[in-house]
Amino acid sequence: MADSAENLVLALHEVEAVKFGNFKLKSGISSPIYIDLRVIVSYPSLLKEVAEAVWSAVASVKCDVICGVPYTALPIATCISLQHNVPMVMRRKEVKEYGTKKAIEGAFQPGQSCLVIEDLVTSGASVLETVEPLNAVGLKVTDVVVLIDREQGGPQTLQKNGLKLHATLKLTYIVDVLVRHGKVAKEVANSVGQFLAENQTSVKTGGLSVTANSIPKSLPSRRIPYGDRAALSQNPTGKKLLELMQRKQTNLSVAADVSTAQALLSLADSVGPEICLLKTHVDILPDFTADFGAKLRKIADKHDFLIFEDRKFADIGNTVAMQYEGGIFKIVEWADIVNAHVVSGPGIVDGLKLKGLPQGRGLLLLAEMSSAGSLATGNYTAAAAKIAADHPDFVIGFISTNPAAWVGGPGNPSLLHMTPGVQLGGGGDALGQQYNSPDSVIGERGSDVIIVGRGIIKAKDSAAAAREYRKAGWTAYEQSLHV
Ligand code: 5BU
Repeated sequence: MADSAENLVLALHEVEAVKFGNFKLKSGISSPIYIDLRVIVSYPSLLKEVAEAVWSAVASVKCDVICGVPYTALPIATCISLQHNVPMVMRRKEVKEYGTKKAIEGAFQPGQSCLVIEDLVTSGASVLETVEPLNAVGLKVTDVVVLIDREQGGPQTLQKNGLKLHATLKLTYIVDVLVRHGKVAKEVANSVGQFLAENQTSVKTGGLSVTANSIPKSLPSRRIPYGDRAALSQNPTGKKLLELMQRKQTNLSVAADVSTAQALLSLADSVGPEICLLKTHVDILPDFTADFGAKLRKIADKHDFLIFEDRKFADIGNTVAMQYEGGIFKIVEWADIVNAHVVSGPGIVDGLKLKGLPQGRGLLLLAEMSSAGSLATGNYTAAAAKIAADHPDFVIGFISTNPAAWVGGPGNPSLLHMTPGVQLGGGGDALGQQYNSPDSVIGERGSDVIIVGRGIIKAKDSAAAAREYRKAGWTAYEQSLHV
């Protein structure tokens, strides 16, 4: 067995599935090692060897069906299925045909056990993204097998979510073998060791994790604690917000739609202790001055919240880049988060990213809207989800109203869902706004952040109302951890 594991490592190195050098990862970090297992499909005997090794790593695990995490693990799972006559299900990664196609394809019974197969685990985010829709259709997942564990915190994050990770090969073992065989210099091995020590993804939160198998169908299939999700985010603002929510125990955002900048700053100071995020519309402020951003940031720092300018960019990439950075508002200088429609296509994200990413800012995409008759539904919502998935370094989530109803549910746990149209009493206004309660938004609709405007700012005592909404939002979140 040891020999065959060594041979496998050498074969993977031979086809350059494992490479050493200086590689810039998607997250911007430089890594001395790069693993890309997609190439193994070009070497049928190696693919078979990989599949056999992966299957042996879970010899003691019983399962009814297997599911490869798309895409790289799909051929590995197929190979195992053929060799060992074990049926497979497939997770549909594209959400193109949103609303009409199933997230999980294949024949299975709810209650059956499913083994998840992955090629490479770093943080565990992709695995969680696949486990979620499997659980949502009633398949039980307790075990995950991976060809290579990068040893950067994946097993710990998965364990917190009730999943046991079985690693066929660990990264430090691979490096050891290659050093012993003279394929890699000792210094390179040392730099890989240092890289691993400095790039751990898991965090301690003390938050509760649950296996989704016991969750009733009408609820989102799984709630991963905000703090655990922070480790999965590839954007500094997304990470910061999730950490802040966990630390401060609030998922409340106040929509500060008051009529002057002066009133906004004073509202920010009074609701600040209760919120994770203050949402602004600066273009409604007649007394906006160049120092507004700096003043608001000071209050945000004092009370530990982030700032979201609800600008709803909608133009082509080149124009939104100018709108984001320029004019009198200079939004990029003071807003941690902005949002954009996707009606103009993915170029809008590239344009905003150009200005926002160097400052560590984050972007929300408008996937759904709260107003009656909104056209942001079906394929449009699915297109927003796809664009978000293509830009994990900058897009931190969505404005959405019912992510629990999306194919596969709220999806990638590193992305946040924020929902406007929230009031304790429900109802709506005369201009098309529709309200849901915090309980429904967080507990049933699977969102993460409640955005409350008039429910708080029109209350006699805004600070007291904010406390009430904060409590309602957080209680709904805590309950959804326990279901
Ligand atoms: P309300 O007073 O709680 O209705 O305020 C809701 C806020 O959220 C307001 O600032 C809107 O501009 C914003 N909003 C919304 O209501 N619905 C949406 O779909 C989006 C933003 Br996007």
